[in-house]
Amino acid sequence: MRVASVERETRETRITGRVDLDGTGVAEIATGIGFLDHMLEQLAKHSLIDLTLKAEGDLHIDFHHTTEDTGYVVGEAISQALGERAGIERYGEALIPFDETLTRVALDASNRPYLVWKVALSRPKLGEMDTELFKEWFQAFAQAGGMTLHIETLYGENTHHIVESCFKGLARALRQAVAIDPRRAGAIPSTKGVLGRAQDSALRPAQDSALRPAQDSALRPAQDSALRPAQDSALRPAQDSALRPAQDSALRPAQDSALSGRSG
Ligand SMILES: [Mn+2]
Repeated sequence: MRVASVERETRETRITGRVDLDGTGVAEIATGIGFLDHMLEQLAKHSLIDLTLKAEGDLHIDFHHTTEDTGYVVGEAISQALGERAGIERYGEALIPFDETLTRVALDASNRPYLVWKVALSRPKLGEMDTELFKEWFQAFAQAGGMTLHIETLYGENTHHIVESCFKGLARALRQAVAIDPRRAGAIPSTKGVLGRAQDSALRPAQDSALRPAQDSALRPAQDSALRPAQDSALRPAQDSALRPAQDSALRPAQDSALSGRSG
């Protein structure tokens, strides 16, 4: 079963999420931000990934923390559910029209987090939500999910259409990328022989801290110490220690604030 549950708790947000990669697109979302709920429901619907997400965030400040942190949790849950990423298609792409808007998404579930975001949002607000937060969501998702993600809106006018086409494009690309390719017969789709978090176990922590891997914060897989698998062991991903996210404390980078990458 390719399922995973994640809890994330900080002073800013408390979030629980669960994914089933082989679902039917059932969503149960409550973030406290209506528009974000709408987007995450689209993500589930069009990826066919079942997604449960409950967030309690500091919305009295603004929507930044909750938006970004839900990206971390969804990405982390998908990454955990993918385990070693054996047998998957790995790549996915989508071209999504939404009335006057056309958005292109290309994704590599490579465990190489990277976001290219070429999306111009002319209106600063969508309902109560600052539109600049959508990039933050996708950045967090790419980082925690271990995804190289390129999103470009080729043209479009309506901000709602543009944002929604990005989430739908991610959904369709994810659906392809996480699908099991029967011709691979369970092989890991990389000439390196590793893709998932198992890659981390191949890294030996050098004694000299200057030699530690993953100095580049943009390349770190979800090291966020606030993320942890949910307590229910039945919901955990494969128990194989090689699949666990960076349990080795020696591999962890500096805690928390540096990881959130927030400016405010
Ligand atoms: Mn809509």
